[in-house]
Amino acid sequence: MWLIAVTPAAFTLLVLRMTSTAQLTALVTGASSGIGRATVAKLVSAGWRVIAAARRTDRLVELQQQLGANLLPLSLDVTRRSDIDAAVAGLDPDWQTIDLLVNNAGLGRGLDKLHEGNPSDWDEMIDTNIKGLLAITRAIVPGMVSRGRGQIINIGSIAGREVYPRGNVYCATKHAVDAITKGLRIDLVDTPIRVATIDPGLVETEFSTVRFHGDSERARQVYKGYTPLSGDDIADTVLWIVGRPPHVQIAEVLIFPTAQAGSTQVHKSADT
Ligand code: NDP
Ligand code: 8X3
Repeated sequence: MWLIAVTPAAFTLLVLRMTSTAQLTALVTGASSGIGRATVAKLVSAGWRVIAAARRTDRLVELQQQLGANLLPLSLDVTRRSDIDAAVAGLDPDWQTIDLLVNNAGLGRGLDKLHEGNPSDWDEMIDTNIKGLLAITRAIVPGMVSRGRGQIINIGSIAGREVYPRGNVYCATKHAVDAITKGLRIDLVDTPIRVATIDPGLVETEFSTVRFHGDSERARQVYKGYTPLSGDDIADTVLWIVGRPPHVQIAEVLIFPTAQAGSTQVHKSADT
């Protein structure tokens, strides 16, 4: 009798391979840091070929040196719509058949009352989190539709379900992501393509440093006093979603650290 040991990551790939003979390729935006970077690493170690997109290409090249030729760095600013179309068209045809799109690039800028906020922060959030996600989706999903297979995972947020003090515009962008995810799922319901959102609570990444314009001490305080989620926790969720059988569409995953119960309910203790 033969006994074969299969790791969860290899099993995921096996399930996907059983549903398709094509080589599996993912595109992950915001791959230079945090959730995106962790997702790229987990997908590559599960056997995927991954196009890792972000503006800080030096970080992507470094990641490629660690992970090997199954990672293709792609210099991409999601706010530049014409660059997106050119970048996708410029991919080697072998890399153009994208099976998984992880719309992760995004940011919060500032934490101010609306009437005291900085309109250029608003522009950056709206251009990246909403218009950038739309532009990438518009560029990639038609190929999935014509091939009759694919999975889109949008990284939303608890901020797309609840509005918290001073979160105004960031929360509005994540509420928009929620609506876009639901709308896309409706638009693709007559295809085999699956659409999911992962809505995390507090994940320790560079998010807060970016939000506070580089104030890393203020950012550190956000994750102090409890154990936050990590990029790996969200990457594991991505792998779990893509590993479901083709008739199972995970629509939404809301994921918190154990010490969090909502946007404004975080249990902090002095000794963590
Ligand atoms: P990080 O700041 O660590 O990573 C953000 C990533 O987005 C970076 O790789 C950055 O790359 C990329 N990015 C930002 N702007 C652009 C742009 N214009 N074009 C291309 N890439 C861009 O934060 P997270 O990993 O935490 O954030 C990832 C996603 O998760 C975001 O959508 C965020 O809103 C969401 N999220 C985060 C939570 C958290 O607590 N951290 C909780 C819930 C959701 P580069 O600068 O190199 O271009
Ligand atoms: C990022 C998490 O709660 O800081 O989406 O908005 S939060």
